[in-house]
Amino acid sequence: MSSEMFCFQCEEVLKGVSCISAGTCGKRAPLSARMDLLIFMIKGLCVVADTIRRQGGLVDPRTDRIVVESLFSTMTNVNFDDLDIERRCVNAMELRYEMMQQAHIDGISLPDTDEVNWFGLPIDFAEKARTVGILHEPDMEVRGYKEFIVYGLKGMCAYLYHAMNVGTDDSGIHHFIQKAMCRVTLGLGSSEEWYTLLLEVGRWGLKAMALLDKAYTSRLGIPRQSEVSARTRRRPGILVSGHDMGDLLQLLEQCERSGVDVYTHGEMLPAHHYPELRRFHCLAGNYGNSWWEQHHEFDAFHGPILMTSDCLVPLYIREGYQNRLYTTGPVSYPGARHIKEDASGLKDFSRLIEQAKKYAAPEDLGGVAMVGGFSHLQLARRLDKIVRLLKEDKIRQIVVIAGCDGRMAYRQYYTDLARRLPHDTLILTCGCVKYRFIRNGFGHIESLPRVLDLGQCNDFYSLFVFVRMLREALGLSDVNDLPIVYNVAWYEQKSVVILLAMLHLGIRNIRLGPTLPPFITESMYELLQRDFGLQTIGTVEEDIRRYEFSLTEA
Ligand code: SF4
Ligand code: SF3
Repeated sequence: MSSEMFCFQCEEVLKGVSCISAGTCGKRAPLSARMDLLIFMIKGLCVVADTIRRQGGLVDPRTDRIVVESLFSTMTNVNFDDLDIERRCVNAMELRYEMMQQAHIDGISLPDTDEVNWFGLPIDFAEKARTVGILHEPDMEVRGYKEFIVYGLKGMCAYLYHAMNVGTDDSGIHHFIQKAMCRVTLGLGSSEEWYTLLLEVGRWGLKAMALLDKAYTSRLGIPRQSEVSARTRRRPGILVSGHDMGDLLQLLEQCERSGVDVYTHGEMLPAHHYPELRRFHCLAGNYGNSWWEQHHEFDAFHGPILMTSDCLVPLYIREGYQNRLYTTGPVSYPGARHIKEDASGLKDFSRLIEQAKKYAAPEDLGGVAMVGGFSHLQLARRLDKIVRLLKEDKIRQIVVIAGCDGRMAYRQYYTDLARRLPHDTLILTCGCVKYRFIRNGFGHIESLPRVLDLGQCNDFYSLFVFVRMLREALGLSDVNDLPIVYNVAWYEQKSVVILLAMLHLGIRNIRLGPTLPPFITESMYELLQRDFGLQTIGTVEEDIRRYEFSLTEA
C-alpha cells in the first residue's frame, strides 16, 4: 500500500494506526516528507559526530544545538513551516559535509551508509524524502523500537532545549542523543539490544528533566504555592504559550515598563509560581485552558500571541489572529512572525509590545483561579504531614493523574476519574491534562489541597523526587510498595520520554492512556507488561475499583 505520508508519533494518530494523507494535527504530506528528511539528515550528522568522538576527534560544537533544535522541531504541533524545516535540512547537511572533510584530513573513517553519504540540493529533497520515511525500515518490530527511541529522544531534546535557553547545558546528554541516533541509524543485532537502548533513553531522559529542574530553580527561584488569577486587567496584553520559561523571562523584562501586561496560556501556567517571574507586575494571570482550546481563546485575547514550543494548532481560514501570532525557537508557522535570538541569546520582543498597544485589553473568559507551585522542594516541606496523614489513614491513596491533554472526547475519562476518586485520595498532577479537572474544587485533606499541581510536564521530575522522599520516609525499599498509583496521559513525544524515565526508575503498573501508542508492537507491549506491568486504562469504574482493591488488599 502506498500512502502520501506515514506518521504515527502522537496519540491523535488516524484510527490509532497512522496518518497517511494528512495529520489529525494539521501536518500535511509535504511537511511530513520534509520532516522525514530532516530526521534522515540528523541521523547522518549524528553518525558522523559519534564516530569522530569515539575515535578521539573533535566534534564541531554547532552539532549539539542543530541536533537538539531539529529533533524538537519535528515534534507534534511545533513546526508547520515547510521552508523552515527545509532550511534545517540544509544546515544539518552542510555541517555534516564540513565535519566529513575534517574527518578525512584527520584520517577518521566513517560508516558507509546513505545517511552519511547522501548530498543533494533542495530541489532533490522531495524525491529523496520518499525513500527515507518510517516505512523504510521493513521489519515491524525493529521499526517500532527505532521510532520509540527517536520519539523519546525528541522529548529529551525539548527539555534540554529549554534548559539551554536559560543558560544550563550538559554535554553528556548531547553525546548520548547523538550516540543513540547513530545506533538507530546503523542498527542493532537483536531485540534485546533494542530494548536495552530504549530503557537507556529513560535513564538519560531523567537526567534531562533533572537538568531542566535545576536550570529553572537556579534561574527563577524555588516555586511557591500560590493562586493564579484567571481574570483579565484593563491594559493591553501579550499571551505566551508553550513551555519556555526563558523566553517568558525575557519578555517580562522588556514589558515591565511598557504599559502592556503578559498572560500565560496552557503549559505556561506554572510560571506564576517562580519568584523571579512573579516579581514582575506585568505578569497578569493565566488565560484560557489547555492547548487544544486555543482557537477561540487566542481570538478572544485580542493582543499578540507568542508560541515558545508545542502545542500550536494550525489556524482555520476564519481565524483572525494570524497577524498577531509570533513564534520563536523551534516553532514556526507560515505567515506568523518569527523572533530570533541574537548571538548572545537575547530576543527582541519590541514588535510584539508595540503591536499589543494597538489592541484592546483581552476579553475576560471568566475562569476560576488555580492553585499550584507544588514542586518537589515544596513537597519536601509537606512530607511529614503527608506521611502522618497516610499513617492515620486520612490519605488512603495517592493517585497520579498527569501528562498531556488532547482534544478527543474520550479524554473526559480524566475529568471523571479525578471527580470520582474517594475523598481521602490525594491527587498529584502536572502537564496540561490538569485542565481537565483542576478547577473542579476538590477541597482539602486537613489543610492540604487534595489536588497538588507540580507544574509542567517536565515537572514529572518533581514527582520522581517526591516518590524517592516518601519511600525513604516510610522506610520502604521498593517504590512500588508505596500507596501511589500512576495514571499517565500521553499525547506527544515528551510523554514518551517521561514514560521511559518512569520505567528506568522501576515504577510498575503505570496505566497509560487514553490509548496505547501505535509504535508499541504487540511483542513490545508483552515485554513491558512482563517487566513493568504496563497497562492501558479501562473505564473509570473499572480503574477506581482496581485502585481501591489494591488498597484494601494492602
Ligand atoms: Fe498524525 Fe500525530 Fe503525526 Fe500529526 S503528529 S501526523 S496527528 S501521528
Ligand atoms: Fe501538553 Fe502539548 Fe503534552 Fe507539556 S502542551 S504536556 S500536550
